[in-house]
Amino acid sequence: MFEKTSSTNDVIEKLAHDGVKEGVVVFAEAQTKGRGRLGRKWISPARKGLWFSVLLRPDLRPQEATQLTVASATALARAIKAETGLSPEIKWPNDILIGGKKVAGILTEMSAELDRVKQIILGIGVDVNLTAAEFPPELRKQATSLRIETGKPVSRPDLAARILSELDRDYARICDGKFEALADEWEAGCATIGREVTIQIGGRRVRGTAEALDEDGALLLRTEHGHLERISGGDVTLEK
Ligand code: BT5
Repeated sequence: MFEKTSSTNDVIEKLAHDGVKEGVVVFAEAQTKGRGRLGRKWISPARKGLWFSVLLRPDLRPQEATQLTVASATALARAIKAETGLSPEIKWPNDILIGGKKVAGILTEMSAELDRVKQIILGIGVDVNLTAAEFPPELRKQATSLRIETGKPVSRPDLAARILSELDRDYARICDGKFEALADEWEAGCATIGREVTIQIGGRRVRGTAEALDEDGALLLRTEHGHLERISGGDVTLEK
């Protein structure tokens, strides 16, 4: 537990380098360099959210690593629902939304050999008790917090404990090869499946209908040209 650090993912990376066992969790009250995917910034004001990372060393192939993002998203959505009564939706691959606004994000950083994952650092950020004024103006339309949505403060320790126990459960399901059951639950809570989407993958943009998850956790997209395309990462915009 840190009062302030650059990014909890960086702290875990150092610990991993020193050989600590999987399952170690690092929380920070504030991050000065919280990050999202592709080096984007993740705002992490002091004592307002849960900003934490977990070290995992699953026995998976690199292409199966998306399973962990999917597992974390289902675990997060279940925990938020149980603690607040809200109904979060999952946006593939790594967002949790309430009423269409982002309330949590997941950053999965992997190091791997050719055919085996060496380690995965799972970074999770949940906007718990931020008020609207505590989000920068440019995020106010697209982000929200559990406090804004429920109208009252939410206990961070209770939510943290619940998230960790749900994560533990879903991680065990993956390690036991039961990803399929998880994928079904994920699809049921997912705002992306069945929707018209545009996905930005680096410089490329594809449009189509999100049909399903495949066995690795990748998204199967029926493109506007009728092909089924397998997408393993990118930024999804939900149309309509
Ligand atoms: C994510 O990236 O959603 C992954 C966020 C992971 C954060 C955790 S906190 C603990 C651990 N340590 C870290 O340094 N990171 C992890 P992405 O999908 O790229 O979304 C990033 C975008 O979300 C930004 O470009 C902003 O538009 C928006 N954003 C930034 N801060 C936000 C916040 N607190 N709440 C909601 N949206 C935010």
